[in-house]
Amino acid sequence: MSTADYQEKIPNNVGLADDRRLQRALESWQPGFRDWWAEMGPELPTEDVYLRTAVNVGREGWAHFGHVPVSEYRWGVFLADPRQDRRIAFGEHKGEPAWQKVPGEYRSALQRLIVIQGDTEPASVEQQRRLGYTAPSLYDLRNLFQVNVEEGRHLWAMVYLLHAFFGREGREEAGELLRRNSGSEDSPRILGAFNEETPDWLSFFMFTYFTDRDGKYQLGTLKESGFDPLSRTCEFMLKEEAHHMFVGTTGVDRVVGRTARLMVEHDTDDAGPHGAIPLNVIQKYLNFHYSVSLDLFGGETSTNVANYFSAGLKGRWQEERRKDDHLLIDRGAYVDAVEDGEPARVEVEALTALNTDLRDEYIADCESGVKRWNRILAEAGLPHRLALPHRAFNRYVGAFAGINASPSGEVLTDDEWEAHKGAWLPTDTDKTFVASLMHPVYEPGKIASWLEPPRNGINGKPFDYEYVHFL
Ligand code: BYC
Repeated sequence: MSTADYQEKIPNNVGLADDRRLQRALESWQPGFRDWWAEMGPELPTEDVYLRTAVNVGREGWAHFGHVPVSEYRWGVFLADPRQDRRIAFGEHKGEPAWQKVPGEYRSALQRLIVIQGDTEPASVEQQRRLGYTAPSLYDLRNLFQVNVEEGRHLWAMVYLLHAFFGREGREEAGELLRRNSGSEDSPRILGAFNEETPDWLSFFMFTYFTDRDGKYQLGTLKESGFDPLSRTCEFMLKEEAHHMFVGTTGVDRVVGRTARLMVEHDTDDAGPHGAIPLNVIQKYLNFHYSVSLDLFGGETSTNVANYFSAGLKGRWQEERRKDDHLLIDRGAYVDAVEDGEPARVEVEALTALNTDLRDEYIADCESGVKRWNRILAEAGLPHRLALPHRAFNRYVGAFAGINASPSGEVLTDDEWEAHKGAWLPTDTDKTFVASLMHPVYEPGKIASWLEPPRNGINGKPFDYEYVHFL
């Protein structure tokens, strides 16, 4: 098991000390990262925060917990341990040894995948940078910062690959990752969802549930990559990613739990006047974040994705557990499409259907969150239920981009959509109401009115632990 070297300026388990050129390249990128963090990272000033830092990459005890100033977090480069004699599991190169260097013919495709992945990481930090001002508890504030520093580390992970394997172009792309900004008019982030705002904590919980979950699935496919350094990088990132989704899942649990409690206590459908978020507003936020995240999977059919798979660059979710030939030649698969103006499933070549394959896996996973939130409503004795909207709802990428669909999948004219969308997506009034609840609660053990306290604290600490010290 490899232990991270913390004596180094850049903690790492990739033997940076033995590669002076790479070390110098990364050390020359580091000040730009620090400037970016100071300018675009969390705005709320704090003294220190109870954070976990990766110390090795093994299964158990990989993290150290302690109070550290956020801007002095030790961002480093960690790859999961190599698998001996790892072989490419799919595509034209199936059975060949995994690549330790970038194959020339796939250089630009691999670079593109790494840049897209890398671009999302700092984007999410930018989107969340003001949330500290309205944290509902110290526990939540700590979780926000934990997510932020780890997204920063994920940027480091991709920048390492760009510097180590893609020469001058890679170094230029690493610079661009700090130059583009979420929501910028001139140089926006690459993927749509990463230019949306995360203005309040309900958005943050929905983002970490739905959008970080896209991250889980995309990283899962890159973990299968024949390019071994990418695979090992993503494997370790997935470990950190689990906590981000935990923040989303339990965050929404706690919001739904509080709303349900107040609905029962006050025998009302509208928990708003009692200081919680009305269930219909929670549903609208869910509709928004889910549909925006579905767009992140790209078109239903894609020659890009077919090429990535055939080349052995990007596999399927759980590729090695799939019981087929891992080549997918001359095979068919069903994808979402629009036929005669209506949502339908049509058969296409399996290779071009892989974005849909991944989206389907993702959707099934999202259903489990909805089930769990509905259990909370049922246990409170309420008949209300949350639901995932139809896949065609509010889509701007892929087959459904050309139609308007209601959450139940009914196709609408432009006028009908305009007339109804306020019932399905957060309106300015909804957002203003949610914003009105977002008062900071920084006293240990205290919590805002609109969510339940967590069941457990962090790393065995109680909820009323001082997770964050202020200046
Ligand atoms: N917005 O052939 P298609 C995460 C472009 S999240 C804007 O269907 P493809 C995280 C596409 O680039 C995970 N443009 O696309 C979460 C293409 O452009 P070109 C991030 C879009 O390539 C929370 C064109 O449309 N990682 O980690 O099959 C916090 C045609 O599309 C969008 C990855 O995504 C969009 N939504 O699939 C922090 C993994 N969708 O070639 C982090 C790497 C498509 O015509 N990326 N386009 O110029 C990929 O695997 C693929 O590029 C995509 C798109 C799945 C994104």
